[in-house]
Amino acid sequence: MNAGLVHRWTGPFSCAANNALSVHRLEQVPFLPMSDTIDHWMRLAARLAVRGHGHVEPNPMVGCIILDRSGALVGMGHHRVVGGPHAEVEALRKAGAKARGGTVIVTLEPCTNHGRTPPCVESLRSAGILQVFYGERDPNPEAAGGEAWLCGAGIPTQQRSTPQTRELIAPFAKRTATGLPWVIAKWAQTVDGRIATRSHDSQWISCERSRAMVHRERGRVDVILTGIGTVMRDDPLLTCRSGSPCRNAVRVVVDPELNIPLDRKIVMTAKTHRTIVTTLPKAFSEKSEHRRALGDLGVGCMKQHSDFRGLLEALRREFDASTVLVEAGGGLTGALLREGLIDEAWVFVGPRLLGDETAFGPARGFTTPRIQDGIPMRLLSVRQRGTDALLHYRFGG
Ligand code: AOF
Ligand code: ZN
Repeated sequence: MNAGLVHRWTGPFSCAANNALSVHRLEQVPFLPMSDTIDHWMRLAARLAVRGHGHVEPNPMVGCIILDRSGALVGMGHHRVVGGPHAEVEALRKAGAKARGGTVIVTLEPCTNHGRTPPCVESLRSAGILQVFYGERDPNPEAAGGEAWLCGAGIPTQQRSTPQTRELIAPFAKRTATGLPWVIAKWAQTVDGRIATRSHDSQWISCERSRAMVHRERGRVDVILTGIGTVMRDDPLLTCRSGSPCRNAVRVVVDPELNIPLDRKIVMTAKTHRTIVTTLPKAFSEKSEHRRALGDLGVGCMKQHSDFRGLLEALRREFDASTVLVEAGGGLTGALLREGLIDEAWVFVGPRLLGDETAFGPARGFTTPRIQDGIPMRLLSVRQRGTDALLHYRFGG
């Protein structure tokens, strides 16, 4: 575990404490890891953080590593559940007395405030930590300022942002800045980019392993958003049927004319899985009887907002939604994309080719004469799942 560690200065710590660092103080600093060594531990901390996905929201996912005086790994931890101990505290618990004189590598700037838990900066100081490397600044103004606090306490602290830590903080940073939930679009497509045949057949493009992953993910989000077209054609349940859900997702159907029939699976299971239909004000008042019948089956109705941003704001407000998973056809996905509301896409590519230009694509409603007019996306990862390729993309940022 010690390989690659050398006692070498990696450039000045950014904080004032460094300027004031006396020779005596420098001798106390356990070791000065090489820059790629910090990145290595930061990558591990980021991998730990992801274990909190679905459990910690609306908090950020955070992972933490503690190295002892000689640079050996003595503690690992991640933020496990909202309201529970922060990553640093988990890692300190694992490290015990070995943390004294050690180094912390954590994906987020340690917090300074008493929230649901005490400030991590104080826990780090009392444990005798001598230096801290953190990935991203805390976008939450109430908890921010950890670097200045630690430096003020004589603990050299340096930011080491990496692509992984930037990805980790993106949903929390967006929620903090805009109040909007993080939106993930998921679709399964053929190799030639079709999500259904011309006669709307789509079962199944992706393999069983991919579908099991989608089921698990449904249990980690707050809202699953779909359109009336998908409900009419596929009659999906949109429930988590693999693994145990850690969140109770609300199923939301965009149905402007309030046409949803009472015999759809999503309607018939509304008493056990919360379900909401959003509809135009006109249909909302004119179809009050249908609304009542839906209500008797447990389906709530919400007046449709003038734009999808309004809908997302309402989902945040009404259901405290941090994460929304869009499982819809090209119409709804296209409309959300036009408003710039989708943050992330998971594209499952199944090993089939239709070769039919009238088959349906994942998003429509755009006029894009040139490739450069297409919406730019950033490829985050490519993985194989069973017989499929899973492509993970980010929009914007
Ligand atoms: C850290 N380490 O592992 C996390 C941090 O309500 P609380 O007490 O859990 O505080 C939540 C805030 O703390 C959250 O909004 C974010 O600013 C920060 N999260 N900070 O030092 C962690 N999860
Ligand atoms: Zn904290």
